[in-house]
Amino acid sequence: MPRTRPPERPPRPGPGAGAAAVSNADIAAVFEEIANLLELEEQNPFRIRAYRNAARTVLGFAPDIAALLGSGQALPKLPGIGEDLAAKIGEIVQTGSCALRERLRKEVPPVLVDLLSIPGLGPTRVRHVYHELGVQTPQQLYAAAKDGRLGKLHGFGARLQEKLLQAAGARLQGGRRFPLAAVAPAAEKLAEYLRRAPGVAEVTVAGSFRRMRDTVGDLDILAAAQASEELMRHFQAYPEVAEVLASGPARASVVLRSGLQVDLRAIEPQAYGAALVYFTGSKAHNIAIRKRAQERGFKLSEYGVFEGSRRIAGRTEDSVYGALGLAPVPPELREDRGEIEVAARGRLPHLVERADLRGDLHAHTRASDGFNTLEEMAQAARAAGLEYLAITDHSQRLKVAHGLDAAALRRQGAEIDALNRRLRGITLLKGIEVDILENGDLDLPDEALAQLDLVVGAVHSYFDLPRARQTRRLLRAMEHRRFAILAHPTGRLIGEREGIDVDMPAVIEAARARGCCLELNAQPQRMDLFDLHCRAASERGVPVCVSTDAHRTGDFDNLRYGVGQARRGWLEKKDVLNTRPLAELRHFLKRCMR
Ligand code: DGT
Ligand code: CA
Ligand code: CA
Repeated sequence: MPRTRPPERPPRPGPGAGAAAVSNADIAAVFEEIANLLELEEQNPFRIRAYRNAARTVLGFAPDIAALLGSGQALPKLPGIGEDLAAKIGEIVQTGSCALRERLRKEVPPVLVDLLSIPGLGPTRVRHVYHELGVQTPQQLYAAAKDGRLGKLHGFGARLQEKLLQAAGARLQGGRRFPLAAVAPAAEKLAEYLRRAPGVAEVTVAGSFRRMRDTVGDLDILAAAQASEELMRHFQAYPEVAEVLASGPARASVVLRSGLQVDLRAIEPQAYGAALVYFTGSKAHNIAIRKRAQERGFKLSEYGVFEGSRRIAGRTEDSVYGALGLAPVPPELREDRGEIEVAARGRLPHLVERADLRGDLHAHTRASDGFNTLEEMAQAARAAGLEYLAITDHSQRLKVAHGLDAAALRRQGAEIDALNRRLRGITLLKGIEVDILENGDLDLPDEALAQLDLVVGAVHSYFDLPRARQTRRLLRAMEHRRFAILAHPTGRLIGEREGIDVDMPAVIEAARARGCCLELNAQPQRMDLFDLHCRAASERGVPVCVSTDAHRTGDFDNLRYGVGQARRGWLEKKDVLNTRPLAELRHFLKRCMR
């Protein structure tokens, strides 16, 4: 991914709330937001650039800054971070925010900040459409794109107009969906905050969040507690709350500053399990189990399983499933895709877990577009509990990402050998994320690929080929004798780009015939392979690897979301390549890279 991509819309830590857990990414997000707000205000470009550079520096800095400052150490001298910015870092670590950001948030019209979140609109363009066309909302943007006014603006043009028409249309239609990983830290902080309210025994974030869907529309939070105004007041006082939509003693809905809606319900403890089942969903799963209840003469609702007027289950989820003659169904499977039948037969799959992963087979370093060194990435992978890490920087064709040519790859190989002699507890594998060219050729000569432990192939161009050509292109790439893993098979970017049009069953069949592996890329905006394709792959005996595509040390955290999606695809430990011990993995790679 190019270095210039702005970081994902990050969770915004609020003053006081969980301030202890401010990560480097949180600090960078504050700086990035300040830069955007300054740019909307047309402030001095040097000042804006200073904040953008600072955001990047902080992201690329391996040690955890909050921990460092917390232990009484001083922040080391970092490039581009002078006294003023260092003081702001201290302020953010202490309070979760900084006075400058809060002031700017008040100064800049919120509508412009909202426009900024439409893919394709940066601060400069937001200012442009605002000043020249009076555009303030996604509707107005859509209208201006539709009737051609947008394309006539200086620096816009027909292609951008088309892209913005789509982006604004998508926003208007489905509302906005948030990548799971982008909301998870904020959701967990809020749940933690609610657990501290008086009278609350238990808090669960249910809904699509709990089912680990790749994106969530809103958060559905349940608290085991008696209905009370006090609890709802505590909820509304959460510093990230931007707007209260509705409020009563048993439930309230708010919108957070990030734009995410959150519903909170207070549930009496005797019905907590039944409410968990109901609000975890999915709707399709709920309908199917309600039908099953009816067939047995019971009534199932969010309050429990009832025989006549007698509640026979409801306190726990297991009791609800048990009353219906079902083994407890893991949330990730609750989509009415056959899970009820297997739960009835007691044959639910033993889903893969994060702790089963022994390695990561896709990661970048500074050599291409990553932010950290080989050694920093290796240490971080080990700290994440991994035993091996494949270094797969980009290949030469990807100029924006400073791709490696054969000579650079050889030099990196020597560095990896030296590190492997020195490092304990982690083994680096030599790899490449090689570009799949338009015709299916790989972007490096065979001799270069032959030096490597594994070759990860990926599409980064020609996303628009017609299905038959796109499919032929992938199959040809996979035929290459050194090819091992197909990275992010569809290439979609959530909220930004549809995936390529490709015959996925044919790709899976080719992977089976060829003995290679498909990647489930756990980058928050990718989450690619999709759950149903994971399942199809495992049914054909094609291994899937859950990889982070890490560009910085913190990215190994994303493995848990990748595992979530793998579980949604019914994958067990045996189906996931990187659960294998290193020796077995090497054996697999040897066989496939003939
Ligand atoms: P989202 O928010 O779009 O990512 O998806 P969910 O699954 O979180 O859906 P949401 O927030 O609309 O509702 C939360 C859960 O409540 C949903 O998973 C199942 C349950 N639910 C909502 N509406 C209905 C309904 O009409 N019938 C039934 N049986 N359950 C429903
Ligand atoms: Ca929801
Ligand atoms: Ca909801």
